Amino acid sequence: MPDPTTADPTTPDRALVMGILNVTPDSFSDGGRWLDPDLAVTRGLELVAEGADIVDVGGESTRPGAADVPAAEELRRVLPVVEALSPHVRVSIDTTKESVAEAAVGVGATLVNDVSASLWPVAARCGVGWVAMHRKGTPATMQDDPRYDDVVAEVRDLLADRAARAADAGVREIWIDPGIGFGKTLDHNLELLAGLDALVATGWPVLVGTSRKGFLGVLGAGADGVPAPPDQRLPGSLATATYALHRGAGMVRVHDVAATVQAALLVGRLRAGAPGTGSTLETEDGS
Ligand code: HH2
Repeated sequence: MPDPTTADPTTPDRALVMGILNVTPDSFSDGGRWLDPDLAVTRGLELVAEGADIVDVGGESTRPGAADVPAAEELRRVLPVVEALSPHVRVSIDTTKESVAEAAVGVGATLVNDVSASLWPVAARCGVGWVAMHRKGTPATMQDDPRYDDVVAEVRDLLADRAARAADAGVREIWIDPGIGFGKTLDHNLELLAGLDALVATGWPVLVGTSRKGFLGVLGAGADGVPAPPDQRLPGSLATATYALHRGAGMVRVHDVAATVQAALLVGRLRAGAPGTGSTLETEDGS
């Protein structure tokens, strides 16, 4: 079981918001925008100004069909950005490569965001936090007809097993993440969100990343049936982040930080006690 003194690093007011910063040419939403390290650092500082608690720096896209990136290229993309941002904000490194995780920690990252749920030995060795995300298959194949008997139970059991192994290895801060969109159909994604309580009930703090993902494009399609493009998926992103926070997620990973921080504050206030039940919700205009 998680150590209760370290298992819930959320603030009392609201859950944590992790801002996404992809230093890649091909990420599904912000690919190519922040490849220049100076632009990436400026963007990272914008996320901080918007209220991000953590900036998640990634140098390899994990979108369905994405190609592998050699470690040397991934290092070239992420290290200057991690180094420049880490004096200003907590930085996580979004990677599946041990060498990249270790080097990023060497220049200031304190959380390894691991979509392969396999890098806990690095986190243990380096004394940093670790996110274990569930995925089925690899980006090249993961959306080819993924199947589960019981998606919620399978995801929960794998994550609980990995988290326990990481704790045994000495990792002090462990997050579990259902991996929305990673080897999951639209229905699997919805089942996982609706069944989030099962993950929360493990006692490990839960991170959820739905931001601008493809299933929100499908659900947000116009009357013509054409899926909404990534930059028009804010309504679904906010709705699912809010829902996940309400169901007990301790952190959400998002592109739209300012809007999500507002939503997280509201959920935090409501979870602390709805008006009429002893809470002190106040309005400036008396409404
Ligand atoms: N999703 C993506 C990447 N990393 N990490 C965690 N813990 N949870 C997620 O849901 C998650 C993740 C995919 O989104 P994005 O980084 O925006 O795109 P890309 O993989 O194309 O770079």
